Amino acid sequence: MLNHWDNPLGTIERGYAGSSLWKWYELPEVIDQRYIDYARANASIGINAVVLNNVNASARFLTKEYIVKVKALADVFRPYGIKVFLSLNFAAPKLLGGAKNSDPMAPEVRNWWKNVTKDIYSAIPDFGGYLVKANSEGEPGPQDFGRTHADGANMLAEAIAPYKGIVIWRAFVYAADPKGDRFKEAYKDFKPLDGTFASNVLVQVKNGPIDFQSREPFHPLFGAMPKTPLAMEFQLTQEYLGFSTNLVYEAPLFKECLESDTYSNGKGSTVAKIVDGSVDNHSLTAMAGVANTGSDRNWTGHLMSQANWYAFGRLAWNHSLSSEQIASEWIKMTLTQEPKAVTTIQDLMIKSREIYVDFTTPLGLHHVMGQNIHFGPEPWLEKSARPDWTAIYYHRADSVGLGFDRTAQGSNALGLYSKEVQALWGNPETCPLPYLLWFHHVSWNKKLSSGKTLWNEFASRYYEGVKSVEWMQKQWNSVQSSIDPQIFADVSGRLAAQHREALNWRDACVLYFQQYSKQPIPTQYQVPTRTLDEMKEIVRIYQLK
Ligand code: GCV
Repeated sequence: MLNHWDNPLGTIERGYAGSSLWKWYELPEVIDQRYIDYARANASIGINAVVLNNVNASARFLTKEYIVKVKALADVFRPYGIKVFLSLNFAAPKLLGGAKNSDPMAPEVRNWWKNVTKDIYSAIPDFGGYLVKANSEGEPGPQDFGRTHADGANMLAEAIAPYKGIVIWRAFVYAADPKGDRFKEAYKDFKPLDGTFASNVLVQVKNGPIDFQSREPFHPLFGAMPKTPLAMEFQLTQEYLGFSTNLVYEAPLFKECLESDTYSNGKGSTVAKIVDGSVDNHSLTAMAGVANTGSDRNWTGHLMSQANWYAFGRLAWNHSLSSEQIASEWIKMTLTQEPKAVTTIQDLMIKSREIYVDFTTPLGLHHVMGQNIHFGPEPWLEKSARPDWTAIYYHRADSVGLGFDRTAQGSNALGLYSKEVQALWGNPETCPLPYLLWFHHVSWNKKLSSGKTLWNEFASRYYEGVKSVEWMQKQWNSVQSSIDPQIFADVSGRLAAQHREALNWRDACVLYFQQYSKQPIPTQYQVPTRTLDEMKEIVRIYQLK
């Protein structure tokens, strides 16, 4: 399923490919040809469900005026095997229905939802169901009335069950606790509710515990709620992956998560097998991708990001496909069939995610991006509306070292995983380098398995990451004769922008963290010509309204 974070006025939250495809003011009378093209593209890769609106939801989609608009889209999508879903605003009974409040245990509220659900199904008999973001980032929810997430989900499940609809309840919740660890918040709320959700409820969990970072360990809820079907939520839109100027092929990221072993039911209980229901015998299963489509002529802004939409659909139905195979299928259908060019582009795509990690957040560093817009580096961010929206909360740099200690001596987030996973990540000597700073506070002089000290390895990654972008540019230039000239030029331009952004990340991060390591840039690299203050100014300007 695709989850669109599209708003009623045509903007898209975290959208980088133009505005929303849905023209709400023209619907239901005007049917844009792109609705049909969009449905065909989805159907071609097996995407059979679409949530039309943002999880930060406007209540207006539940009004009679909007239900006819949603119906018009459902009618377009039906021949392509696609069901339509809506994101709900949990406070709708009060906002629209004049109820005193939206307490899920109040009979008046329960009736309100039953009536709205009836209205929807009389217009759209095969309507899919509801997606809900509740008590998260300021959205209303059952906890506003002392109820649990299960109370909220089950109330909606009861309203929609007669029509065989489903409720998808998101687990993206995190209480603001300056002394706590955001990593653990969703687990704390949801794990105790396992076994209490109605049978037509899925709990949708983001791939990682924080928020779609360029690399995250798999979310500890996978494997921890055997009695509840868990849906996967991946993000196709590149909120933390350089928007639509960076070429980041996401299949390796998706597969890294899907193939992680939770050991919840013995070896081989991979995240993929939790999500496909085979480990815990669930027949209701789902995988959601936050859409990267918009009104741009090429759908996704960066043409190469189409591959992420494609890869998501392919992996949703067959997680054993390789990233290489998916890339090659997509390249041949989209760019060229010339064999040398296909392998060159495939190689570039396969390496692109690791390159992005290297010049932004190497070795397991996370959440050091620009505030609010989530673009560019801002590792110096110390104050925000919440402590867990800053960068220092996550990187914990000091004169000793770098990284978030999540072992038993620290927040013990590691304790949420099975003992096999704890053994994999729990020892700083053996923890794989990509996850090191996710779980350990490592001293600057510590010698890593690469043979370099933490500081030297860390700084080198930024420099090598930038060089790798130059390599990507070179590789792309080498396929020019096999690519449509307009596409070639567009991707070349975006790679040049990516290079400029990679230099910003490099200079900002090495200069900022050098204040703590107090060590020189490794001698083989040139010291940045810009100062830390200059980098701070560049990032500040990005964020001016
Ligand atoms: C839709 C992140 C994003 C928000 C998004 C939220 C979510 O925090 O920055 O824009 O809101 O995730 O997934 O609900």
